[in-house]
Amino acid sequence: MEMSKLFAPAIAAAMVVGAVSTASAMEIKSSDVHPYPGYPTTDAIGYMGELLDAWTNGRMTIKIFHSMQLGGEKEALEQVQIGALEMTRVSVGVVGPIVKEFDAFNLPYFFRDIGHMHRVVDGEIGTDLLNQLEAGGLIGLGYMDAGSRSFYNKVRPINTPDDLKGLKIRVMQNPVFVELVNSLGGNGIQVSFSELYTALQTGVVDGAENNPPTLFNHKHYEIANHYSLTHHLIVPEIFVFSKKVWDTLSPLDQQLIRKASGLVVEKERALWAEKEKNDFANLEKVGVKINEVADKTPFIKATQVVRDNFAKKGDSFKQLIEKVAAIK
Ligand code: BDP
Repeated sequence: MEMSKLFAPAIAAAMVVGAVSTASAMEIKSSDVHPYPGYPTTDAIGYMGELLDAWTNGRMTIKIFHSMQLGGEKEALEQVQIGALEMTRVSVGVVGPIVKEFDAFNLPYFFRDIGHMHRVVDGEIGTDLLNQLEAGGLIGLGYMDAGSRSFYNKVRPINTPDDLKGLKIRVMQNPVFVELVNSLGGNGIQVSFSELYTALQTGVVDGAENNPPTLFNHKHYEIANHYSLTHHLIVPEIFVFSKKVWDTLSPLDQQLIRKASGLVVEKERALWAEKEKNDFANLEKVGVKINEVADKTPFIKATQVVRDNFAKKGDSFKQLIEKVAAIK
C-alpha cells in the first residue's frame, strides 16, 4: 500500500485538528553541520518543515540550525537525547557508539554500491536498526544518502595503501574509523567535524576522507587538494527525533512527522544525486587534483581485518554481515 493512502485519514484529521486546535504551536529545532539552503540534507529537512507547516496550518514548523551553529554531530546527538533539541541529521558514522550493530554500515567496502545500500536500509535491516535507537533516547525517522567517501590530503595522491604511510588522517568520532585508516597503514585521528578545517590548517592532520559535496562545500580543498577516489566507505545518514519530546506528542502529530519523513527520504535522494554530480565538477573547476584509484583490491584486502573484528563481536554481528551480503 502506498504511504499516502495509509496515512490519509490521519492527515485529514490532523489538518482539522490543526485548524481548530488550541494546542500551542510547536517549533521543531533541527541541527545539521551542513549549510542551508543549498545542501541536500538541510534542504530535505526544510521541505519537511514546509509539509508540516502546510498540514497543520502553521501549528508545527521546523527551524534549522545549520553550518555547525550548534557544534558537531556528537554534541547534537547528546542534545537530542536529553530533549534540549528536537531533531538532528547526522552521519551513521557517529551512531555506532549508541547502537553497536549500526557499525556494520561504517565498515570499509561493506555495501557493494549505493543501490545495495538502499535495498538494505529500505528493508528489514534498516528499519530494525532505526528502531534500536529508541533505547538510546532517539526516534529514527529515516535514512539519507551521502554517496561514498574517499581520501583527500595535502601531501600526495593515494594510489595504494602504502601511500597512506605516515599520513595523519582525520576520521569521524568512532574508533572503527581509526581502525580502518590504521589497517591501511595511515594514522587515523578522531576529530569533530566542527574542528576539522582548523585541524587541517594547523597540521594536526594531513588529510581526511569524505564525499565530494562535503569536500567542496566546507572548502577543505583549500588546504588538502589531492583527492583520491578510494570509495572506501558508503555511510548513510539518518535524521532522528528526541524520544523525550516524541513521547509528549499526540499520536496524530507523530504520524504526521512519520509521513513527512518518508517524503524527506525520497526528496533527499534526488537532491543528493544532482548535488554529487555538480560538486564533483566544482572540485575539478577549483583545481583539486583528483585521481581514480585503478586497483582497489589492496585496499579491500588490507581492511578485511576491520570487517573480521566486527564479525567477532558476536553472533548477531556476524549474522548481520551475512544478511547484508545476501541482499542482492
Ligand atoms: C559528511 C556528513 C556529516 C559528517 C561529516 C564528517 O554528511 O554528517 O559530519 O561527513 O565527516 O559527509 O564528520
